[in-house]
Amino acid sequence: MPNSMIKTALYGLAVAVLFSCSGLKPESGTRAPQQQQLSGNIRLNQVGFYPNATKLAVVVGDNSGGKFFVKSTDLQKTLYTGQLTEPKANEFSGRPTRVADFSAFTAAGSYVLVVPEVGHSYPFEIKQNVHREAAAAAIKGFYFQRVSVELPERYAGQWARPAGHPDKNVLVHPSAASAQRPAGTVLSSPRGWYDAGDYNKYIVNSGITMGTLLAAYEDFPEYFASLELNIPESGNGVPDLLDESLWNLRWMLTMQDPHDGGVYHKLTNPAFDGMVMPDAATNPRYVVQKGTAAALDFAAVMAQASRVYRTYSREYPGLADSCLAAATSAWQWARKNPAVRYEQDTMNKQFKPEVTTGAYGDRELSDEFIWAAAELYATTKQDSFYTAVNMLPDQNMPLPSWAQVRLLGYYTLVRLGDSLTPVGRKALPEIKARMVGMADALLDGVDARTYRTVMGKTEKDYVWGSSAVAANQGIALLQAYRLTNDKKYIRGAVSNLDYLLGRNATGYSFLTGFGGKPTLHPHHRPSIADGIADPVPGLLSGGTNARADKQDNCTTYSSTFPDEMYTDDDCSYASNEIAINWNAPFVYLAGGLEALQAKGAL
Ligand code: 9MR
Ligand code: 9MR
Ligand code: CA
Repeated sequence: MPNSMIKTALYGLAVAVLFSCSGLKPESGTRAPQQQQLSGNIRLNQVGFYPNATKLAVVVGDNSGGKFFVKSTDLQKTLYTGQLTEPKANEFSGRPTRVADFSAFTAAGSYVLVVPEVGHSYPFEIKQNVHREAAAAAIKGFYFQRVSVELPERYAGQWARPAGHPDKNVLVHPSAASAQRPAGTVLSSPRGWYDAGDYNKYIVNSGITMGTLLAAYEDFPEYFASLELNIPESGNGVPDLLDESLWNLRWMLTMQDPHDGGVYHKLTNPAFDGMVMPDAATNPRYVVQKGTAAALDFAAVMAQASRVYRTYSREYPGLADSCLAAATSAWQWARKNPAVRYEQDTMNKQFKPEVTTGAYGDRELSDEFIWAAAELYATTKQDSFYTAVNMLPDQNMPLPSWAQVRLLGYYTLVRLGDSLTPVGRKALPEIKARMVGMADALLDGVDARTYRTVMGKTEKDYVWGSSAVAANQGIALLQAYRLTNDKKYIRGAVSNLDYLLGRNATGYSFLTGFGGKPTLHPHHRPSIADGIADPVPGLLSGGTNARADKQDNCTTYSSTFPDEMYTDDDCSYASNEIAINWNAPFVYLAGGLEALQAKGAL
């Protein structure tokens, strides 16, 4: 069993022990009996806090306020006493909230927060490296998404399963037919990661996912090199994060048509599979239509991978050169075909079988051009890539998402900094200023919010996959820290990790396997079909989505306030699916914070 799982199992045990102790042993004296009860109304990071970090809990609902206590998990010892703030109405629901600030308490250990009249919180820890297991588990989450391979017990524990989707006989869909590869041609396109709760593989979404994971490695190489994940490649001299990413990179390479450099948009079943295990999902699979977004995201990833894996040329001979060649020909295809959008409905009118799986259709392609140009330029130092696009088309600094990848290019240019040519160095001061300005805008007004997280300042943050909004905001803040060394940006990033692990208006920790109240029922086919009570660990739920009830018609939402529209029910693909492009920024945020605290930045 990998460490992270043992840890998760032990953690579950600790919670169980705490429940039974607190039920059986009422404290003597004057304290209200409610103190003995677990309360979901005390919202905090259920994993824990770094000793020097800001430590906040939000107490929701009516109560008379006053003092709060940090106690030992058996409730016997009081280690810190603080004062709750006056109540304030939540910005969306109007619910009364008070904040408990125990930042001044720094002693390592396991604790609960106790609020008289309300109860006690889930247990949490204060210590160095408090998010190490979560960061490692989130990378291991990708291992659990591996396509075309058995997951043996030795690596997968109780979530062991047979191989699914060999993808050795994939058909060319009529939308993707070419002279050399007419419709029905059989291709081999194995490996990769399942995108999400479904079993399809999408180049666009793999693009931002890989870009984010490789960026995490490039920004914090020593830290990620130190993370052992217990995957089959562990111990081979290559950091596990890069070994895991290679599983998907090798699949991506097969998605390029060697005859013209074009890249298929996705490899998919015509329709979503039922809720079955991977090996039971045996419907035919197709590669579907080449597209500009796919070619550019592919080019960006391959250019970046060429840079990153060159260090490991001994372990992976030829890989860096293959990646760069693939990147260049995809880029050339995109330059010749700059506006081939993926429009699934239009395509379905023209070609059969109809394809109804995830579309990842993107209308705006200038950001994909920017990202690909930036990566190709950063890797080759050839000015022609840089000058082929308008790097600063407008003042916008859009938060990264699968459809919007401009900032991935900026992050790379800034990271490579001094090693760039004069052409690329020229705009760096402007790009840096914008990145810091963006981070300042994210921090603006946070302390006046009821949950005091960067995430959720406006309803717009609560989109499908909002957990990735929180994580990507965290990345933007860490980028600003790297530019300025100003700790306020780290504090902002921590506030969003706290959000993801419990300090939010739903009271859930959105990372499976972590916290006293984690997501238990994600829309994730293996977790639904495997007959095992616990979901596959280390997967990030998409989380709160202001429009979820209208998008998946699930009937178990208990609230429709924008910051509370979440249901831990596997019917809810609009609020409770998991996806690789949500896990990746979690890996960056949790891993990046771990790396920075290890260096004493916190
Ligand atoms: O399982 C599918 C999930 O991965 C997608 O994100 C979601 C939206 O495209 O669709 C899910 O599939 C559902 C389909 O759209 C409608 N019929 C029920 C399917 C399973 O719940
Ligand atoms: O993350 C995607 C989200 O931005 C879209 O609004 C949604 C509906 O198109 O699709 C999400 O992506 C899903 C993809 O289409 C299929 N695999 C599961 C993805 C996560 O739900
Ligand atoms: Ca775009």
